[in-house]
Amino acid sequence: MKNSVPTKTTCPYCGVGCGVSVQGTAARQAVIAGDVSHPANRGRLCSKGSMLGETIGLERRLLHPRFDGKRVGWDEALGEMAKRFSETIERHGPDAVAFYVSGQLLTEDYYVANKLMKGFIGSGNIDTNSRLCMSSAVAGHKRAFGEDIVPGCYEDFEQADLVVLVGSNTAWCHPILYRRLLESREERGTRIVVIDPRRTATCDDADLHLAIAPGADLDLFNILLRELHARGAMDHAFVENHTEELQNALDVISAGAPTVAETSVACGIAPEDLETFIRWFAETERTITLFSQGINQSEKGVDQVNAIINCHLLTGRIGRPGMGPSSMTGQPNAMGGREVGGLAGQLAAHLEFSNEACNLLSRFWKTDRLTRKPGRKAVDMFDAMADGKIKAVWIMATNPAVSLPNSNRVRAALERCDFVVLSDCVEGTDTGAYADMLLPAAAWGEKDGTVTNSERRISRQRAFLDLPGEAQPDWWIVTQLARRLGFEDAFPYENAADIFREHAALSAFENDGSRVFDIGALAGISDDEYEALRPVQWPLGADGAGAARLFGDGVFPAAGGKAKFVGASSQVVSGDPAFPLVLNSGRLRDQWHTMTRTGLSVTLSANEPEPFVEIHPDDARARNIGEGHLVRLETGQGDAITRARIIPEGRRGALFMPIHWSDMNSAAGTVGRLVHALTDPLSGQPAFKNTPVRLSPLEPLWQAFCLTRHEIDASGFDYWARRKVQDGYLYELAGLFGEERIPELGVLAGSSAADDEEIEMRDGRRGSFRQARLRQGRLECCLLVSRDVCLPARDWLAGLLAADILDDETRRALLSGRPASGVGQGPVVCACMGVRADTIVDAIAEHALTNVKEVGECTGAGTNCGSCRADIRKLIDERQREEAA
Ligand SMILES: Nc1nc2c(c(=O)[nH]1)N[C@H]1C(S)=C(S)[C@@H](COP(=O)(O)OP(=O)(O)OC[C@H]3O[C@@H](n4cnc5c(=O)[nH]c(N)nc54)[C@H](O)[C@@H]3O)O[C@H]1N2
Ligand SMILES: Nc1nc2c(c(=O)[nH]1)N[C@H]1C(S)=C(S)[C@@H](COP(=O)(O)OP(=O)(O)OC[C@H]3O[C@@H](n4cnc5c(=O)[nH]c(N)nc54)[C@H](O)[C@@H]3O)O[C@H]1N2
Ligand code: SF4
Ligand SMILES: [Mo]
Repeated sequence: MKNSVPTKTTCPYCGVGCGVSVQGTAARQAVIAGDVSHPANRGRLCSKGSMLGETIGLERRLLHPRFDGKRVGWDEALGEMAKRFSETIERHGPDAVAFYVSGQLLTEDYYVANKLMKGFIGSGNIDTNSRLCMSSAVAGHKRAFGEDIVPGCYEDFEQADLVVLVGSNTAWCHPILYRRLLESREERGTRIVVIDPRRTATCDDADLHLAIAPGADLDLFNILLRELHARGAMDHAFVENHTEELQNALDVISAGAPTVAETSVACGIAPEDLETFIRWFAETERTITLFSQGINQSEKGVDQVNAIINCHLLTGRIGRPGMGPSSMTGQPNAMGGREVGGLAGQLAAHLEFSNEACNLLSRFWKTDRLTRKPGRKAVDMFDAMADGKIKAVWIMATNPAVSLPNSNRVRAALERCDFVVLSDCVEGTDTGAYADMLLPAAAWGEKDGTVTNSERRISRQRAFLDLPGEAQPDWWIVTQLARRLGFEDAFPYENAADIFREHAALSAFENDGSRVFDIGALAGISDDEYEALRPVQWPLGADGAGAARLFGDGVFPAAGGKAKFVGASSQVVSGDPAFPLVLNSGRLRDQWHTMTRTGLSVTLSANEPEPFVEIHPDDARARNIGEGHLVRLETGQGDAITRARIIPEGRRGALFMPIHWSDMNSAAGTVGRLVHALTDPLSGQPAFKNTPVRLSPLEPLWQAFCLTRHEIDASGFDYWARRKVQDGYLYELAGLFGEERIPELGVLAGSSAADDEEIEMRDGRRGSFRQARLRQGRLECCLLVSRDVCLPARDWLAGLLAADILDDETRRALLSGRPASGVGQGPVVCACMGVRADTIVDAIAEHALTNVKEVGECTGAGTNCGSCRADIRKLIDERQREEAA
C-alpha cells in the first residue's frame, strides 16, 4: 500500500467510468468508496464497484512469465517472443502475426500496442474485443456524422423528458447512470420506454415496455421515422441546413410501405403500445435514445444504429441539453481504444486509412513501415488462425476462448496457431489453456494510465498497490518487445505519462479542425500534472477546457459539414426447424464477463450460483422441463448444460443465457460454444443475441453439492459449477450419463488428517447421503448427495466454513442441511449493503413497509447503486399478494 491518503482512481468495470476513492488499510486490503468529486458518479458506486476490495488479493494471480508451462524470467520470455514474431514475419510477412486486444486496456497500453502493430510491424492485424461490443455504433456514427463521436453527456439523462432504452439492460449494466436518471425523474417526471424482448430489471421502472420480437428494431425505428415525417415532427430548418439524403432514406425504408398496424405485428407488440411510443417520441423535444448490445450485436447492427440516429436527425434533436442518440459503451476503456485506433480498420487519433492520413501518421511516428490497409476483424482474425494464415498471436486483457462466438472453433484456431501469447493478470483462464507463453500483467490498483468513459470523459486510473511478483503494466511489456524487435527509438517510454503526452500531441498534429478528437492541450503536461489530472471531456479547447456536447451548432465532421440519413430495410430470414428456439445472451447484475475478477468476490458470487437458461413456461411445458431442472442446449456450433429457469413474463420461443460461465467455473455453461459466428457485414460485430437453438430436458442420476476450503478437481463430472463462498468454494455436481460416478468426500477432498473427525448420515432407501469432515471442531468440507432432485438450500451451509467450532446442534443441522433455528438467511438481494432476502421480507412484514424507499430506510437495501430495487419491489408485491389472499 503506497500511502494513507485516499487514492482517486476509476472503476475498472463498465463504461460509466465512476470515480473510486481507495483508502489502504493493510497489505492488499482497502476500503473502497465512490469519489464524490468525480462528475460521472458523484460518490456512488454499484455492487461491482463497491466490492472491488474483495478482488485485489493475490488469489489466482499470474505472477511470473511462463513459457511452455515452465516459469521463465522476463528476459527469456521477451527474447523468445521477439524471436518467434520476427521469424514469422520474415518467413510469412507481417500479416502472419496479429494482436487481439481489449477495451479493458488503459489508453497508454492500447496506444503502444497499436503503434507497434500498425506503425512498425506494418500490419493492420490488431483488433479488439470492442469489435464484439460497439463496432456497430462506431460504423453507424461514421456513416451519419463522418467521425466516431458520441454527441451527448450523462447530464442529458437528467435533463430529458423522454428516455428510450433500446437493447439495453441499463439497470444492471450501467447502474450508476441509471440511478442518475431515476433520481432526476422523481422531480422531472421523465418518461422511460424500454425496448427489449426480455422483461429485464430495467423494465420495472418503465412507463412503457415494448417486448419487441428479437431482431425487429429496424422495422420499429423505420416506422418511427416515417411517422415522425408524416406527422409533422420534422425540424425543417435543421434537416435543410445540416443534413443530407433524407429523401433517399425515406425511399429505401418505405418500400412496401408497411402501416403502423402491420409493423406492430412484425414487431410482436400491441398496436396501441406502438402508437403510444410514436406519439411520445413525436411530442417530446427532449428525447434521448440510449442503445446498447440489443442493437449493436446484430447482423444488421450498423443499419439499426443509423435507423435510431435518423430519428434524431429528422427532429433536430442532437447535441443540445436532454436529447440525442446515445451509444453506451460497455467496457471501461472501449472509448479510449477508439481514440488510439484499436480497431483493425482505423489508425490512431481518429485517422482513417486514406493516403493523406497514412502520410501524416508516418511523419509523426517517423516510420516508413506503417501499414496502408486495414487488418482482420476479430472473427475473421481467428478464422485466419484456424486456416493457418495467422501463425503468431498476442492476446491482451481478453478471454476469446469464452467470449468470441462459436468458441469451439476459436479454441481450434488457438490450437492450430503456432505461437500464442496471453497477457492476463489471472491464471487458469480458458484462453490461457491454449497459450504457449503467459505474461503476468499488472492489475487494477497496480497500474497507471487513463480511460475514457461513455461521455468522452478522460479519467486517471492510479496505482495504490505495489506490483506483485513479476507483474508488469501492459504498456511496459509492449514497449520491451518493440525494443527487442529493433524499434528502440520509437518506443522510448519510461512511464505512462510519456505515452499519454505523445498520444495527446498526435491528436493535434496537423489537425487544424479536421478531426474533432483533439486533446492537444494536454501534450505538454508534466509528470506531476499527469499525476494530478482531473476528469475532462474531449475535445479540449486550447485552454484545456472540455466539451460536454457536440453538434449543437449543426456542424458535423463529414465532407460538406452535414450529417447523413442512412436508410435500410430489414430482410426476412427463414428459420431452421431443427433449431426452433432463439438464444439471446447477456449480463447479470453482479458479475463481469468471464468472472476472472468478480468471481473472486464472495458477496458478488452469492446472488447467482450456477449457469442457467431462461425459458418461457409454454416452451418448458412442451419439453417436460421444470424449474431448476438441468437441460441441454444444442446449436449448429456446440452444446451446453445449464439449469432451467422458467420466466412467465418472457417471450415464447426466446431463451436467454448469461455470458459469465466458462470452463474455469463450470462443466458446460459457456454460451459462446452455442453462438453462431454471424457478423454484421459492415462492422464485423457478431450477432450474439439470436442463435437458433434446440432445448431438451436431462434426467440426473444423482445431484450433489460440495463445500470445501480448497478447490477440487470436478472435471470428471457430467455437470459441475463452482462459486466462491466465505473461506472456500461451493460446487454443484450432477451425474447425467452412463454409469454412475457418485462422489465420496474422501475422494473429492483427499484423505483426512490424523485427528480429523468424519461424520456421516445415509438414507439407504433413497441412496442419498451426507458427509462432513471437521478439523479441530471446525468444518473442513462437506458433501450432500441426493437421488431425488431436492437438495437443501445452500445459503446457510455456505456460511459454515467461516463459522467457529460447530456445536452439536449445528452438526446435526449440517447433516440435515437446515439451520437449527430459522436463522435469517436466503439469497443476497442487495449486494452493495449485503442485505439478504429474509431480512427484507421480515422488515416488510414487521414494519408494514409498502415501498422500496421505506425498505431502504429500514434495512439499507437498495440505497447504494439501486440496481436491486426491482427485486425489493418484487418482495413487497409478494407480501401484498399474500396479505390480499
Ligand atoms: N453487470 C455487468 N455490467 C456490465 C457488464 C457485465 O459484464 N456485467 N459488461 C459491460 C459491457 S462490456 C457491455 S458491452 C455492456 C452491455 O450492456 P447491455 O447492452 O445493457 O447488456 P446485455 O445484457 O448484453 O444486452 C442488453 C439487452 O439487449 C436485449 N436484446 C436482445 N436481443 C434484442 C433485440 O433484438 N432487440 C432489442 N431491442 N433488445 C434485444 C437483451 O435481452 C438484453 O436485455 O454492459 C457493461 N456493463
Ligand atoms: N454470447 C455473448 N458473448 C459475448 C457478449 C454477449 O453479449 N453475448 N458480449 C461481448 C462483449 S460486449 C464483450 S465486451 C466481451 C467481453 O469478453 P472478454 O473481454 O473476453 O471478457 P473478460 O472476462 O472481461 O476478459 C478480460 C480478461 O483480461 C484480464 N485482465 C483484466 N485486467 C487486465 C489488465 O489490466 N491487463 C491484462 N493484460 N489483462 C487483464 C481478465 O483477467 C480477463 O481474463 O464479450 C463478448 N461476448
Ligand atoms: S456503474 Fe458500477 S461497474 Fe460501472 S463504473 Fe460505476 S461502479 Fe463501476
Ligand atoms: Mo462489451
